[in-house]
Amino acid sequence: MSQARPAHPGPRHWAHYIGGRFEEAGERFPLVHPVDGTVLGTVPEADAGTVDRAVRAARAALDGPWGAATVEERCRVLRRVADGMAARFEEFVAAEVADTGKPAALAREVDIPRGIANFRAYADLVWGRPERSFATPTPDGAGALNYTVRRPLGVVAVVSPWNLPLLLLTWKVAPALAAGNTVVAKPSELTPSTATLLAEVMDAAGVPAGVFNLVHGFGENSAGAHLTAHPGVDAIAFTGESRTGTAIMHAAAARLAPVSFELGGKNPALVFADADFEQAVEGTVRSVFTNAGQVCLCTERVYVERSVFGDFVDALAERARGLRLGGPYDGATEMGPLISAEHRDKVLGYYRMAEQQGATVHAGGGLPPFGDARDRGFFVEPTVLTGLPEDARPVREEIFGPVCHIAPFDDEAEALRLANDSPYGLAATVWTTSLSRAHRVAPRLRTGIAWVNCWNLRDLRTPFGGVKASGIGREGGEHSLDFFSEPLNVCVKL
Ligand code: NAD
Ligand code: 6OD
Repeated sequence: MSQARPAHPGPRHWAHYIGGRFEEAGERFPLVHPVDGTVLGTVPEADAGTVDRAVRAARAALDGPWGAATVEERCRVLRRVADGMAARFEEFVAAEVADTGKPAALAREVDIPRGIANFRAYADLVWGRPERSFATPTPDGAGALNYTVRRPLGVVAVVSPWNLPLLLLTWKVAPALAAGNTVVAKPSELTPSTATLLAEVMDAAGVPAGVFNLVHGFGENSAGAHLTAHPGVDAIAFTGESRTGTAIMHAAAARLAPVSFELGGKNPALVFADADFEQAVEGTVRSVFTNAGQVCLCTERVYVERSVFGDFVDALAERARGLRLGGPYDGATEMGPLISAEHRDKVLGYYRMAEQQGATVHAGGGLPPFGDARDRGFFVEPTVLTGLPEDARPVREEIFGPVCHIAPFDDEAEALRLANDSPYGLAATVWTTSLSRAHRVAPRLRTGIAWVNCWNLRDLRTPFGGVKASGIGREGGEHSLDFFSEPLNVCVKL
């Protein structure tokens, strides 16, 4: 608690939150503002001992009032947390913007409202959840009653990424708490601020000590690895890169802990000639460039029916070239920087690789030629490519930047073959005005989510997740509550 207020509009200090107390144990690492590269402050890194104390605090809380709380009591707590976040809405916006550099309008419209909605939604969902029972015949004619109660798993580790920091953290923390678990959360080292504010809100909302714990730090050989390998963690909910999922699964395998994984994507969009052209172009602008392409659901592969291919490429490239890049509080900004210098270099590496492999660059392809203060930020140009073979690395691998490759197709079968030929399978988008085609194509997509004439239209009750390298399990509505609890069947002989 010793650190003076940093040059950051978010929390007064970055601290772990363990057993209801804020503490700053560990070496400190710098937090960098992606808009201009300035250091906003320093964050403590939890070592194995600190993580251990957090897990023990979470375990102890299961034996306290939280373990005995009724569903109604848990729902009241979740709603108080949502109210507390709403009361500090602008602080959450400022903190998210400082860490990510994303447009403030995006944080106001999506990240923070969704973070709050996650708590309200799971309070509603767990409250209205039906349990099944069966009247079972027995040889003596008296019968038996079978009923199922769902019990929490215990201590849940939540490990989350930097792209939608509060949204994705709360998407797991809220259902985990709703189901009666206790949580140790580890946000991305790049975006610790809204998680810290959330701990402050939890504290003020009277969440019992140890029910929600927060540790900061990196992944490999740091807080993330200590947490996911900890024998006291009963289940792991993780969102992030597919290869990190592999590492975490190895750690979980040793003790057979269940995992819920939301991983990477290389999402296709299929644009048929019968689509509403303007709607398809505008929808694809959103699906490729929102959050500078740093959403797991963003489109990176676009397949367009050959008769409209040229027009579509031209239209998308023109829109990409016109996107206004800038700081979060400039009302004209349509796209912000990437999260870090390292990520910018990775994305630029794919731009260069695409050119070397013979891609035609219709828009962007490099660093924006600003010549002003924005040069200090981690911006890259919105980029539209064509002409690469389907096995080229920029077409197969997740780039996670504001870029797409567009290729033509001749018929529905080819469109589906191209869309499904990927190691990933998170989300796909279909643009068509044919109702029959929409219903023919969507169920044949090898993804967890298929949008028709829309993108990222969310209903929190629906299953969310991916197939293949994009994830294991589903989140959303009852799917999250199923993961975060286990059924106990009670059989009563009458
Ligand atoms: P990342 O995998 O590098 O990191 C995610 C989190 O895991 C961070 O908190 C990090 O510190 C931690 N971590 C890293 N290595 C670890 C290890 N060995 N053990 C334990 N924890 C570890 O991912 P990122 O770069 O933060 O996020 C971008 C990635 O996340 C992209 O691949 C994107 O597609 C994916 N993502 C997927 C979804 C989805 O819902 N499917 C949503 C958002 C992001
Ligand atoms: O909207 C959601 O619930 C969700 N999980 C979004 C994930 C976005 C990935 O970056």
